[in-house]
Amino acid sequence: MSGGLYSMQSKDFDKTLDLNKVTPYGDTMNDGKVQLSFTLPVPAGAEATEAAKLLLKEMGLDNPQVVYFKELTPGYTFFNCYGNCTHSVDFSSIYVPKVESDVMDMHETDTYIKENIGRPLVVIGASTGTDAHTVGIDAIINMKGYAGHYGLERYEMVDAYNLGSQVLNEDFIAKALELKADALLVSQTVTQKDVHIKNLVELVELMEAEGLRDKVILVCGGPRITHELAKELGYDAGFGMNSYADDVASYIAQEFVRRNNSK
Ligand code: B12
Repeated sequence: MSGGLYSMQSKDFDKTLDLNKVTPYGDTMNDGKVQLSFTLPVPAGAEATEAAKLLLKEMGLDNPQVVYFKELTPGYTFFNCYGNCTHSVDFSSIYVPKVESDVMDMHETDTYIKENIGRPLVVIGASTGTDAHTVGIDAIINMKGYAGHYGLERYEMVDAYNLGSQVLNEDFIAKALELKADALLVSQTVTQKDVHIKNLVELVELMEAEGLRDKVILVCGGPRITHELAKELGYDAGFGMNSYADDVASYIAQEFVRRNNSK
């Protein structure tokens, strides 16, 4: 939903909304109500509850309340809490770089590829490096798709190959050369110790060494990937949470046409 539409709807609903000073909404506009949960490494009891409330105050929450606590194991207490956030953000000044393309559904993308490219696009995906998470790349590629969005294997005009997880960058590149890939999709879920950064950068460096980088559309995705980060690392586009095959297929098809038109 665009910021403009959002602000119009909310302002019609409540005239006290100020997009320069947005704070959480609970029961009424601007009440700042938030819920959060955490664990403290202290024994359950009155002192633990007081410690949780003091911490909430330190976090900038007025009227701190512990609404539930439970001992997890001796010496550790879990809390559910409420409070009123005393901070706000200027929503109107926010700019987030995003992938620029018109999102089409599977049928529209197939038609677009038929009319503008005239042959199926070859797309290869993998969860690379040591990353064993497959659900994200499967959501994008598998025939059945994800959350009501068909995956790339179902597209008539996409030849999709899913190499699975823990694919070495060298093997990924070898497959790209063998299949003459038009686009490569890299999935990265684990970000501990910035392993995703090292792995994503290594792929770009190896592709450059092979003279392959400029010949394919290179896309990465994952729950902690942003388009901005992807661009910084030398990728053409990055997709984060709540992205679907529709988003990436539309982008690849339109980017392919853009590149070929500018040749
Ligand atoms: C399932 C799971 C596992 C399963 C994976 C099974 C499998 N076959 O995939 C198993 C049990 C094997 C596992 C292992 C580990 N896991 Co795990 N796992 C998860 C879990 C619970 C769900 C991930 C998932 O499937 N999400 C659902 C999919 C659909 O969402 P998604 O990946 O975000 O994908 C969407 C988008 O991001 C995007 N997308 C993703 N990839 C791509 C690619 C492209 C090209 C595009 C366009 C889009 C795109 O599209 C998708 C659809 O919208 C998460 C916690 C969580 N709730 O998220 C932890 C989590 C990811 N795991 C974590 C960890 C630490 C591990 C382990 C290291 C644990 C360990 N110490 O052994 C190991 C990793 C081992 C390894 N070598 O990688 C951490 C990662 C923390 C971090 N920031 O690095 C998490 C966040 C748990 C946590 N809170 O600590 N895990």
